[in-house]
Amino acid sequence: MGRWPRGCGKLKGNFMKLIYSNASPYARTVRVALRELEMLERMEEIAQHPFDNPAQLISFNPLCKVPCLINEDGKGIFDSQVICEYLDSKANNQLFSDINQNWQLKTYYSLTRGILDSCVAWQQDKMRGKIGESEFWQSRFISSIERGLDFLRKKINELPKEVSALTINLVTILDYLDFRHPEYDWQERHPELIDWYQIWSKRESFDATKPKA
Ligand SMILES: N[C@@H](CCC(=O)N[C@@H](CS)C(=O)NCC(=O)O)C(=O)O
Repeated sequence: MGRWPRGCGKLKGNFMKLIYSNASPYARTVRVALRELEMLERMEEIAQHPFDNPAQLISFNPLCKVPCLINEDGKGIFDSQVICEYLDSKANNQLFSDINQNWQLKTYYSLTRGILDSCVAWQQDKMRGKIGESEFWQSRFISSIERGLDFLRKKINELPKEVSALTINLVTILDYLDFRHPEYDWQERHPELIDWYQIWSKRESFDATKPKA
């Protein structure tokens, strides 16, 4: 008794591990979820860069992508959506309960996943350097981000009032845009999202996981 930190009773002494990188918005969604679900003390967070091809990451996720969770039984769980659902199922299903009962919210959630994919694909294209960058693809990524955020700002009153996986994704998208694509200037393009963002982004879970290079 008393051997494990509070909240670790069911873990038979094993902590879960989360392999993440500071810049990854997908990993950030999991790190925010961990904090919102108050599961941080059951988790060891391990920073690894996927481009270094860490052996531990590859051994649990053949795609060598972050985030990757290693659960109490030593099994790998990915991707970020699956990890968030897994953690939520171990808590009280607070992050997905609204979403899973409403097809529209589920679709908005899927839209946030798609916008995240476009934000990351845009960053990957920039990393090719001037010669390899594709104007065609970048304009497609930017258009999907533009249309996606425009769609969501019109639905802002329909979004869950309690913290949810959808909320986490949208704050993560807006911060990632500031971090990697400041020239996009989402505040200028979608001013209706500013008030919503200011309320949610104040939470400790977001503050503690801000993206870093
Ligand atoms: N669908 C995955 C995407 C994960 C992903 O692409 N992570 C990036 C970092 S943002 C990564 O690890 N990239 C390494 C690579 O593509 O080799 C998820 O939701 O977790």
